[in-house]
Amino acid sequence: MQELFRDSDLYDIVEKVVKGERLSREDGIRLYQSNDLLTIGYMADLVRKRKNGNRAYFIVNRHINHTNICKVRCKFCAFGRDKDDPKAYLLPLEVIEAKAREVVDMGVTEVHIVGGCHPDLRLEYAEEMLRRVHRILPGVHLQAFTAVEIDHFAEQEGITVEEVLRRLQAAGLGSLPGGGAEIFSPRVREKVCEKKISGERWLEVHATAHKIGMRSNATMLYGHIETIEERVDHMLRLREVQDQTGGFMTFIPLAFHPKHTQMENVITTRTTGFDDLKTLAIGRLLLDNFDHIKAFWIMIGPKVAQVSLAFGVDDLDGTVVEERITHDAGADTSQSMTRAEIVKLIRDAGFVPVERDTLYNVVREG
Ligand code: V47
Repeated sequence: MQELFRDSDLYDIVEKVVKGERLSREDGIRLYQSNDLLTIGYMADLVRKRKNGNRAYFIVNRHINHTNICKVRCKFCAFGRDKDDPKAYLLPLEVIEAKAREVVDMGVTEVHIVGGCHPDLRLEYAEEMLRRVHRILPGVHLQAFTAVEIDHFAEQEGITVEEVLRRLQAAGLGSLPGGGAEIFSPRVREKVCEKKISGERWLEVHATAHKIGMRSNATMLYGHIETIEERVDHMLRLREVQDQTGGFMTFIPLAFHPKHTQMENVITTRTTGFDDLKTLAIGRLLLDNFDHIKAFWIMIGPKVAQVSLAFGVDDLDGTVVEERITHDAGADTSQSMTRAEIVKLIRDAGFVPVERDTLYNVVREG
């Protein structure tokens, strides 16, 4: 089969992938420079099939964004607000409970909770929120708070990240979502999120979670001012930490949406389908020690997400129910998909749909 690619400029990389060899930084950059999407896709599909066979995962979940008040105010984010902004909100715990109750009969196995770095919200509110959601949905996995929020709680309480994580774990936290990673490059962070924790700190928070037995996800925000070298370096830093801890479950590239952000006059267009597929496939190829690559359909649309199943992706995330971060930045996808819709996307692409829980245990197959 690989002989079909003998004339491709990427043939030496095809050979490496077929042999199961780890790809280098140079290989990653060459993949990004190439427009030979089908060869890249062939390789990513080969790795995907080795790791996950014909299975494509999804989850029945709901997202809750408890507050948009945020002192970090990243330029790429249309969701975060100052406290005195008329659109600023902090959901009372009773409203969060009501959102949990809404999905009691939906069969959700995960609640995903992220918000902003609220300047005077205490760790106790977060603990109480987890306890209350857990009380309403006892068997459901709580994936909550990005590394940025965890670091914020540590700073506010004057305690270590490990202490914050242990307290939240005791209150019901199951795992950390992958948000807040953006692009690790200090050059980019200086320009788009100068008040955010560094990439190194983000990685340290995740490594600490892994040390105490908590799994986590990793993201990369692409399609703004980052270079392809910076994307590759971001993925390789994740690969290095994963070699040390093994705690990451999945890699999720997040496509930048510029509308209503402070960058909308600089970046006027969304990522293209070509770039989305290439980025997902290159993620699959470089991150050889990650079990899963997730396409967050909310950001790239269900159709590209479906096609990405043939480009290295093995997970389409979930039913979501309600999503603010991407929709505040102009997303035109729906905020929710039914289980049946996700199953159809997967079946029509020739894969076996597997409903998973957060930790990729099988809930229902076929
Ligand atoms: O941290 C913010 C990104 C993230 C924009 O772990 C933007 O399974 C695009 O991390 N355009 C939050 N992206 C979402 C997130 C996530 C989503 C789904 C699944 C998981 C998981 C994690 O969204 C933020 C930031 O990186 N973001 N603004 C924007 N304008």
